[in-house]
Amino acid sequence: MGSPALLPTLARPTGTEAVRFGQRSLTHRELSALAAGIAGCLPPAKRVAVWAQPVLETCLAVVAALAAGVAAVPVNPQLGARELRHVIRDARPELVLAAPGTALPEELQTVPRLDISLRAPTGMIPPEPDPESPALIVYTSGTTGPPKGVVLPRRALAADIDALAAAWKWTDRDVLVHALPLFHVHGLVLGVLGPLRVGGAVHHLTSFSADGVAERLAAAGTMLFGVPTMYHRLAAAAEQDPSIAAALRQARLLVSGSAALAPSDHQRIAAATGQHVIQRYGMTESLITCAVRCDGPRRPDTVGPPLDGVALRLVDDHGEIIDAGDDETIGEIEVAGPTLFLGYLNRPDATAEVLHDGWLRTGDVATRGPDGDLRLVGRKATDLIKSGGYRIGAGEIEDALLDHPGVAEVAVTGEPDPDLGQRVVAWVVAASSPPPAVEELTRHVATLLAPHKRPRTVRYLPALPRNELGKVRKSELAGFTGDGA
Ligand code: MCA
Ligand code: AMP
Repeated sequence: MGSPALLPTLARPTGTEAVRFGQRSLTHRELSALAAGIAGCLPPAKRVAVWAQPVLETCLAVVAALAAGVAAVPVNPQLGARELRHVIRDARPELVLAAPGTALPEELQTVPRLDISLRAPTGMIPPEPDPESPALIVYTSGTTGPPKGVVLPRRALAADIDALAAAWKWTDRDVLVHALPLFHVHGLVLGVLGPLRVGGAVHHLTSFSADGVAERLAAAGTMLFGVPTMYHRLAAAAEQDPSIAAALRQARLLVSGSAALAPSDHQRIAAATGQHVIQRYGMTESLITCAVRCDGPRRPDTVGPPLDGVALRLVDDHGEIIDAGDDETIGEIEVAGPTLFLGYLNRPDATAEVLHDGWLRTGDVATRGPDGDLRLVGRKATDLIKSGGYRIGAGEIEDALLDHPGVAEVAVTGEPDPDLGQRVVAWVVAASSPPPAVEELTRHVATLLAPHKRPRTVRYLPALPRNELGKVRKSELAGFTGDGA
């Protein structure tokens, strides 16, 4: 049974290190006093935006908002103008919290700003807010339209971290190393709030590099969290450099998530280091729901059994529950339990599409073995792309490209990529001759959306394959090569 407080270390802080970014760090005691001081300065607000750069101040801002019982909206500082405008208009934050001296873009100029300083006055932690109250609103893509704000209650964060701690024997002696962005669940909830709830420490690398990971693991780390792209790069580095292999070898746990880890990368890391990376599975809306347990078999092809407290079932295309457990019958994963979100902000329609009778339709397709372990097979919607662990909606990129005068028609797909898992590919019917330069189109997308949504490849076609209703047959596109880069 976990603590009723989301971050119990705030009320009973110790003098041990809590958070480290490069050379700068805070102990639990310093973090608690500073967060309490900032929480005391926050005006009564429903939501605050946090300019989520990979810096110590971002952690402090989120912890202060949580201490005050105000929902934090972590904002990717690299968002393009259109996406940022959407997030601000949708979430309507009353304040934006940012590190001192950070220049904020025009879209945020109308939102009052509070600088989060490590020299802030200290204070006392306010009483614990209602566990059902929103803690975070995390924006994530759907197949069409702009990203939706996933409203996560305090109860879900606490339940998920506790279940992961049980699965991985995660304790206050662990030092978690990672380089994940702080505006998604993986980096923020697991990567920062996890160590703070459990009572250990997080060492954040600010940006990912294999050398940086190895240096931190060798210095202090016991666990590493990363996306498969990071493990793909670590596999190559460990094969080349014995010191990187040695650093990975001595970690207690290497955990991969957010997308499928290629079995070949699992094997390469195992061969170079003797360590078997374990996988866990989840989504923003449900948090993490399955994980290979640290004392279970560390196989490459499974995301493990459901976490304690998570109800999980597979359903067929008619919504009938599959109870085969034969490792062969595939079905869509549905999950229920305390880790679920409250709904999409301002989108009861979209919430109703995925939530029914307390169950979340994940859109992920899997089999389940007799041992209860899940094996992911794919996604129902091909219009959701996972690239570098980022969830990207094809529709959003298509809308952005259609706004370019040189584009008459477009379809966006995800193609297999050994490094990124999937690569964003745009199939374009040009409106002009010659067609716009590929760099021009990628730049255009990056001014409107986040940089990872830029197409990596653009292929020009005279026409898109369509069915009799005019819908693009995306499955046929894979067979074309098109012109372009
Ligand atoms: C990228 N670049 C481009 C293009 N795309 N340049 C031109 N045209 C393009 N189309 C540039 C980049 O800006 C970068 O430039 C350089 O190319 C290399 O980019 P990339 O290959 O993407 O590598 P990277 O920048 O090193 O990033 C890889 C990464 C990153 C570190 C693995 O993708 C990442 O942090 N992923 C984590 C995603 C994540 O946390 N997802 C969690 C959500 P330059 O070097 O100049 O910048 S999922 C979740 O939360 C759930 C609950 C779950 O299950 O976990
Ligand atoms: P997001 O909402 O960005 O958190 O993305 C959630 C999606 O990431 C899930 O619906 C899955 O498709 C995918 N995902 C997360 N973890 C894994 C994993 N271990 N293996 C395969 N796919 C994963």
